[in-house]
Amino acid sequence: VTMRLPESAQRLLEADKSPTEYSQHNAEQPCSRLWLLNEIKGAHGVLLGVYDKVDEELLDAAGDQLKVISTFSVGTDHVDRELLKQRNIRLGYTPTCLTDSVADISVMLVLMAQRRARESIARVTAGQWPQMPWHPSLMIGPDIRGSTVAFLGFGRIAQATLKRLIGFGIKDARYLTSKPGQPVQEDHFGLIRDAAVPVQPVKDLKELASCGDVVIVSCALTPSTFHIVNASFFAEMKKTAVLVNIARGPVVDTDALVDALQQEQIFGAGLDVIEGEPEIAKGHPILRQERCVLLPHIGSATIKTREQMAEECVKNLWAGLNGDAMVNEASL
Ligand code: 8YV
Repeated sequence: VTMRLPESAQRLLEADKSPTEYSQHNAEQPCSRLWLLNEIKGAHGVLLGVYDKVDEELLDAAGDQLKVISTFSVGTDHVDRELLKQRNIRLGYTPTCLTDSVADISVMLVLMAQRRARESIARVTAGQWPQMPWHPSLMIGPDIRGSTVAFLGFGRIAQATLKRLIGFGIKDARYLTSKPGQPVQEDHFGLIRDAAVPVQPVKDLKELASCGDVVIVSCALTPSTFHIVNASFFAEMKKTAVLVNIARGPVVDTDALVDALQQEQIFGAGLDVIEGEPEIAKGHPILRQERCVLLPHIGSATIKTREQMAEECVKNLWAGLNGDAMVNEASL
């Protein structure tokens, strides 16, 4: 277990401990690769998070007895799923309980990027009131009402974000999935069926980039989505548009985003995730962009959500070890 869990899940882990033995990384520091490579030796199951890469090296270190990986996440890009399939190892994950919390952060980032929160906060906290001498266009930003919201990826989190944004008076929503132009199969909240606003698929990336006043990156990171938001994407975006990424850093080419912000190709950005995290390059120009709100991957970080995720992870782990049905098992 590569992390200290919230109390309720920790109790679950300890209550069910016997006759299972486990080792748990408890330090304040992130769990090192070396610790994991050592501790996984001989383990039947492992509970880990998005910064713990599950690759051949790790599985080899574990040994043939390994039966289950339980990840503290909806995303599984840190896990080599093909390898798990080959080795008959089950994968538990937490796809549903964090939806609302991440959708909340998406909305927060949209509004912060549009309303220039970073610039405003920086000025006020530096003792510089930005609106003196006052005039009507000081610190203005684009409106959320009447906007077209474009989603790159349209799963649960994107749909929960749309549900919230409808309350802000948006005009319509467009989306692109791995099946361009086709309606999504899963209408998680009945939003598409009983649409309060039109919700339509687009035919390609170019159309998605150019139609959005708000573009929200909400897709999984896969080889085909790596740097899919790049210089050509930004060239298609509206000058008044904002880009929000609540998915995975490498979906967006950070250097291209810096250029787009500096050349005012887009209005602003809000990122909960960034390429290279958790070791983001100190001194990278993205850190200095006043129009880019940066958060340290806190989308799911609410008290209840993290408790639920942790409990689900422990349940998935036990189910995997006992050959029972998991709360949520990823198909491999
Ligand atoms: C992580 C996330 O769970 O669920 C995901 O895929 O990215 C986050 O919610 C969190 O960073 C802890 O691993």
